[in-house]
Amino acid sequence: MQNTATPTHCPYCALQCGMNLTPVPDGGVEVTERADFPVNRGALCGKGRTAPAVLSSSVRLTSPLVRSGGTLVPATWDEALDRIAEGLRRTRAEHGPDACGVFGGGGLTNEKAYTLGKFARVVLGTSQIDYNGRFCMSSAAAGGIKAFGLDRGLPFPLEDIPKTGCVILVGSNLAETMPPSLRFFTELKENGGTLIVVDPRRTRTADHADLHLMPRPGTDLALALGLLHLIVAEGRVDEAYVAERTAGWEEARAAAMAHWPEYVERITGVPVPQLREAVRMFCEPEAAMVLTARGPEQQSKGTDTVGAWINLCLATGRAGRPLSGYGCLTGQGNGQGGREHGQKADQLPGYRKLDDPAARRHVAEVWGVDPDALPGPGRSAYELLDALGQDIRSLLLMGSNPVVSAPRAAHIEERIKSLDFLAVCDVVLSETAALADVVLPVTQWAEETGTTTSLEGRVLLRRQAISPPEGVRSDLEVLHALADRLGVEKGFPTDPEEVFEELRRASAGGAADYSGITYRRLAEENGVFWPCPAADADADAGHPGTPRLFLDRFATDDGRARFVPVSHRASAEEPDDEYPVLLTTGRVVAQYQSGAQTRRVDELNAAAPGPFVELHPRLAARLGAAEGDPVAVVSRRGRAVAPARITTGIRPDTVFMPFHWPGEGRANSLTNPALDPTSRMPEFKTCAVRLETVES
Ligand SMILES: Nc1nc2c(c(=O)[nH]1)N[C@H]1C(S)=C(S)[C@@H](COP(=O)(O)OP(=O)(O)OC[C@H]3O[C@@H](n4cnc5c(=O)[nH]c(N)nc54)[C@H](O)[C@@H]3O)O[C@H]1N2
Ligand SMILES: Nc1nc2c(c(=O)[nH]1)N[C@H]1C(S)=C(S)[C@@H](COP(=O)(O)OP(=O)(O)OC[C@H]3O[C@@H](n4cnc5c(=O)[nH]c(N)nc54)[C@H](O)[C@@H]3O)O[C@H]1N2
Ligand code: SF4
Ligand SMILES: [Mo]
Repeated sequence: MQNTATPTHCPYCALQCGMNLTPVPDGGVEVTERADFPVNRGALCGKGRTAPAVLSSSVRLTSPLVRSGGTLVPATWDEALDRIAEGLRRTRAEHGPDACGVFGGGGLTNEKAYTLGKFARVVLGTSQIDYNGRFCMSSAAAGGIKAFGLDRGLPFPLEDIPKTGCVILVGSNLAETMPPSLRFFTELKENGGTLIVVDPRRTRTADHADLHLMPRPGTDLALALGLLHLIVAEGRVDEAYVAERTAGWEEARAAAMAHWPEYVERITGVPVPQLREAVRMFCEPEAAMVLTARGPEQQSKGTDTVGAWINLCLATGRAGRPLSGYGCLTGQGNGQGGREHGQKADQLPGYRKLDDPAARRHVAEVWGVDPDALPGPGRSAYELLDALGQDIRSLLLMGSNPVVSAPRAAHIEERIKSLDFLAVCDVVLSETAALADVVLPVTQWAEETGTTTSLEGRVLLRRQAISPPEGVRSDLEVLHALADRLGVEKGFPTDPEEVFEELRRASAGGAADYSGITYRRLAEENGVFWPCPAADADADAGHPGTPRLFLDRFATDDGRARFVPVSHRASAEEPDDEYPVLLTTGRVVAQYQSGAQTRRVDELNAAAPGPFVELHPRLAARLGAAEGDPVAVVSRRGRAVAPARITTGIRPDTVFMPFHWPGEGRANSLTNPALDPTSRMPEFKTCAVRLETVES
């Protein structure tokens, strides 16, 4: 590879910070500043800065592994690929194609996600594919589609944030989860705008807020309804906008009017004066935004909750107008693109629906197959994992570590162990890979080229900067080799640009239209926002891409946004005498997700060595626990033990655990897989627990 710096993007979160990679003499690579990417302007968090450590052969897989006599032993690529093909073929012969499952990830590039979806439908003929994005932003996606007819996380670039008047940030701890993005919010304040943070914890993000609302976990829906009630009562509805650009206001208004501020205070614990202050701050400026992240979304009513926050924007004319709107802060590196190109159970590339005959015809033609041969929609992620060892007998997993990250993880771990056959492609031996029959070591980020789509809807080119180590192959090479072994010789190219060219055609005319985007444009333009249809043959220049959506019309049939009539409802599991405390879960700055990658980086482990239970001094005193004492957290699903971290920055009725670790401190041993009826999102953000002291 070249010795000069290669401009590329971080392997981790959806901010997709720009960075330069420069090869160093020992064969590794060094991260250097890339100031020309406008999102982070050179700034990186510790994870991005230390990402090259995970390229080192000392922490990663460099040989395929196959299970032999109960243990994983090194094998040749041919041996390992043959074993996988044989496992899948046998399952299909004995139990039918739907007994083969596929599980993907929102960290996979667009090319990989697209190819994985095609592999499932065309090679395996299975409907049983879904991915970890279901656990991530699926409620926001469902809410956005209902209201706007389209789901793109942010309908505007981040650079609009400093220019608006007020931002309500609901359940996002971006100071820890996307640190360089904090700049947009500090600039907002410097410009005279205000920031409202809604979080049951006083996070590093909440420290920057002009107003911090601390609702009881799981009550954001009631909170948003209470704010809408006050907006109506105080005469702050933008009637002209509502009449011109929306539909369904009367029902939504009636639902909100049933949520009196005092009633909402009782549900949420947020005092009425704070509700009034939030309404004043949100309504007074010319423009304002609501941004949600996992706090309100990872609930069994996440879709309705997002709908309620969107209603607030619609009632006040703060959507589809400059510097105003609702947005979701998508999480994973390709969390946006990963949900557009067909690894989701109900979906075909270009954000098309698998049950739409026209979509099936279009994609089948690109794929050179009969539309009737494409399977129908399959199960959602949790339901798929819960069916392992039952209807689903074999699983191919790429880009996720559900043993740590799935809700009710001990149960899911048992389901995974009960499979007839498990194949995992990963860069490291994750806790899930350790259970596999075959593990394939794959190339990552700096060693391969591909595209990702950031939380802004900006399609980006991640470039190869160094050669992969001996013994590893790319996910695309794996899918090509497996397709070949399963009798499909064509249609699974290993060159990412060739895959992207096909993805362009498959997405053409769909909601997420990439047909006007090329690798060359991505390299020259620092990314292109979708939709970007191919320009007419006689047009001079290509389509410029679409940084801002909905300014003229929403993506619904009549161009109007839809209010959703929603009402408060309880969480799937509320505290009772036996389990009197609420558990919520989330992240810390120095670890990423299941920790499979970041737990292999010394500097990050030094900063965040292990799990903890964050609790209020009053709760700690009642329990008799001091700082650092081991505390057992027990739910109806299981038990986890971790040291107490005592802080006044959390509600006294709530404990918080990060979910990055396996073993005794695994937060997901506790979480409740109650699913949202529309998005099928599990309730990661609230369940009932009791606390016990443990002999240390
Ligand atoms: N360091 C780090 N950064 C990451 C990741 C990581 O694992 N580590 N993962 C990436 C991914 S995939 C994602 S999805 C994003 C997630 O980014 P965030 O959504 O910012 O992360 P979380 O910590 O899951 O949740 C955010 C906040 O929600 C609050 N919360 C809990 N329950 C509730 C509730 O009921 N209501 C409200 N309003 N708030 C609540 C928590 O206290 C927490 O502070 O981060 C991305 N960036
Ligand atoms: N309790 C609780 N649980 C949660 C959440 C929460 O807030 N609370 N958040 C949920 C959310 S938002 C998310 S996104 C999920 C994430 O949870 P996971 O799906 O487990 O995410 P990762 O840990 O990122 O797993 C990615 C795996 O793929 C590997 N990998 C990385 N790049 C590649 C690649 O290019 N190819 C292949 N084949 N493998 C690769 C990594 O090494 C890692 O093992 O967790 C969910 N779980
Ligand atoms: S904020 Fe996200 S994209 Fe940026 S360096 Fe950190 S992990 Fe990477
Ligand atoms: Mo996520």
